[in-house]
Amino acid sequence: MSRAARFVLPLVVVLGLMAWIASLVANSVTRRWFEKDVQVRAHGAFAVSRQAVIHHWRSGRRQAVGRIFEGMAHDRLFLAVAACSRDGTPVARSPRTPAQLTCRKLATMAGVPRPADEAAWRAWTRAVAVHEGNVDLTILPLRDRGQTLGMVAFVHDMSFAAEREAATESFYLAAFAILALAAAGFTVLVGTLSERRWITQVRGLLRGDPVDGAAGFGPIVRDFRELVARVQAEAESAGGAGAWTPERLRQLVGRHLSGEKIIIVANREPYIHERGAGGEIEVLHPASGLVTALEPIMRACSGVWVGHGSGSADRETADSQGRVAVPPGEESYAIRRVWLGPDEERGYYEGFANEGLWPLCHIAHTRPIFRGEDWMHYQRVNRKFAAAACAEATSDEPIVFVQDYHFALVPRLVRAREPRATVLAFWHIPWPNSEHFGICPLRYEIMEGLLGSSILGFQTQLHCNNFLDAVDRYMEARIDRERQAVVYQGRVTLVRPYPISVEWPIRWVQAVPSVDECRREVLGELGLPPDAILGLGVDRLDYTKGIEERLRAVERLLERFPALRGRFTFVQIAAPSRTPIERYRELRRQVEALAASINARFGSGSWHPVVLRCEHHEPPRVFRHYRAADLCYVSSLHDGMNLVAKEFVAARDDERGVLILSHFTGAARELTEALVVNPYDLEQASAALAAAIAMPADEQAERMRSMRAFLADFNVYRWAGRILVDAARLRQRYRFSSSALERASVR
Ligand code: GDG
Repeated sequence: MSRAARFVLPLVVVLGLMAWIASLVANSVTRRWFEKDVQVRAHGAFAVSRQAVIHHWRSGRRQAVGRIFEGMAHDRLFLAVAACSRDGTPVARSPRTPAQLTCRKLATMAGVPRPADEAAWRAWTRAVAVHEGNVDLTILPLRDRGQTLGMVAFVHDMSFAAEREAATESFYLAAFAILALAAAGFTVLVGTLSERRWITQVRGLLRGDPVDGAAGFGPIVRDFRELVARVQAEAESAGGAGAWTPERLRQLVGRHLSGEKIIIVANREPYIHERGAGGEIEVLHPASGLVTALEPIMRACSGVWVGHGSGSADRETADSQGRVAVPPGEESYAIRRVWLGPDEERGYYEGFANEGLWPLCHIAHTRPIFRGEDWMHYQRVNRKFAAAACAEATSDEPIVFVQDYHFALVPRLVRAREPRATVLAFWHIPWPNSEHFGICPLRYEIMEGLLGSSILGFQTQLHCNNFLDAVDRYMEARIDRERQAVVYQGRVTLVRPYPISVEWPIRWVQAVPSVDECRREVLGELGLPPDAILGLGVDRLDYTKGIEERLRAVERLLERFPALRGRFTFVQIAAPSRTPIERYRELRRQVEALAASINARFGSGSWHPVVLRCEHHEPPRVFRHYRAADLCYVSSLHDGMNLVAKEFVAARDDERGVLILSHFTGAARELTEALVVNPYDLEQASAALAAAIAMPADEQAERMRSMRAFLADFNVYRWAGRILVDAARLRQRYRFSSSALERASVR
């Protein structure tokens, strides 16, 4: 045996053995991660659809529950979803549910109580995970209003984990084989080269020059890079574990959307230039949930934000095309301002959008008003924005992301101008049930406009269902329940829930002082002692937010618990919104009168139980209040999501503070550790306020920790990532089908 072989063989054997052991260890660790991952996914899917499932379950609509499960089972990680009632009868199951998975078997696996054992059912609150070969199960109790209706089981096909384990194994073996060969080759070479002009040869090697007829390190490095890239791509397309960050989102756009810039169309612009009283120009951050969510996405991905130029100094700060680079001082994307005349603003924004569609979509007891003239302006402004968005396109396959009810017609208008565009639309507010939506005289045009998009997103599954029901009822279109899509005039629009969220961590939290300092400052400003109890509400001054119900709950609290008088103060930050509309001016008068009457009734000396601040606050001030408060009450009468609730949780890195949350927000489906109340029920709401005040610190911490973990995972980067991955898949499908068609037509 040659000298080289005597050295190389043992080295390869030892390193091979090490590779095998390392891959075993790595596989067992990653298997545990995957198991955890699918459980988190099951919890997420369950949280999003829970309310809709309970609703259908209680009204005996098993098929509707089955349809929801069918939708969930499209997720690659769920083989099937099934539900059983407490007495062991099946309620619904998605198509691929294994036949042998009977309710009795599920109950045995989960070790759940017997049907009649009420106390034991009540005590069952945690999910049970079961592992059976390549199939895992997550079995969750389905609870509603303190009662357990039954259980929902997610069946996970873990064969993907086995595939990835096999990939990891080959990765390790390949890496160690390369290492073994490299080490052996290197040693042998050193021996040889030491007798020659080795420095020259090493340089050549690194360049990839052949040595003695063999290739250098160049090809090995190239192979290694390719291997790493392949493993990374596999992880990404499978949804990928790990935190969603701006960087990850940026990489996703680069990799899956060829770095195409994103064109957002939204009424409100993220930075408003206003001329102050002293003549100086100020930059304002508007009070808008849409801006809160989307601005971090633009900072991460860059692109253009097409929005209404509404500030008094907006024109002079923009170029001739209305463009301005933002954020000020760290410019990473552009705003393209669209200018509107007073009539357009009145008809499109105040009229059709905010006196028509806004009350139409919210159950808040304000009548929608639809005027013919407003509709004319709405169409005209939608055309203006669609044209501005298309003017920003730099390829014939732009990605246009249309926001909210202001622009229901834009998707179709963009599609007409740019047939190959990927048009995404997101409806930030609720979509009402089809009977209610039917009162809109322009219902057909609104839905037809939205069906110009490739993907139409809503905050919850319930809103998707309502939209599909409305299409079913009022349009000549086919609903593809299996794909959750509408096929209209030969084009497909996917209709999916994407619950929106906040950035994580929120930049404003890092920009404000410690919790103690914020508390000292805010209490100081209010003239309150350090042991005062502080409640907080933060909203745009809007009738959907339930501000009157909130103040009435405070009033009821002080009636029921006199000991809190003089100790509890409720601060309501209410940013003026849509002030030209009479209903909003009336609301302000009503809220001010109510606050004054509560203060007159219970106030004494310098203590006022309600401090009402009807003015715009810049975000750092809003966040100081979040950090200073003992509790935050979000009492919306109807709300797509509500980001104030999420911001409050994100602001509390001290894990203190209690969130009281209206049942009628999208957020209540996700932040289940909040005290969830019906804001109309003043007994319940005031009891929740009292419970929040009395809640021990460790319970506060436990609830906060759990909600914070959820938000860290389900942040706005994940929201955008999910939509963009779906968009990338559609683009790829479109490309494949159109190139196949081209080939067919050439033949
Ligand atoms: C729509 C949907 C959905 C409040 N006061 C001030 C201020 N705010 C900020 C809050 C928060 C935002 O405004 C409000 O967000 P919401 O989510 O509660 O509400 P909408 O504006 O109605 O948003 C809603 C959202 O879209 C996203 O999809 O959640 O359901 O209705 O960020 O902090 N901000 C500033 N000054 C204030 O005085 N700067």
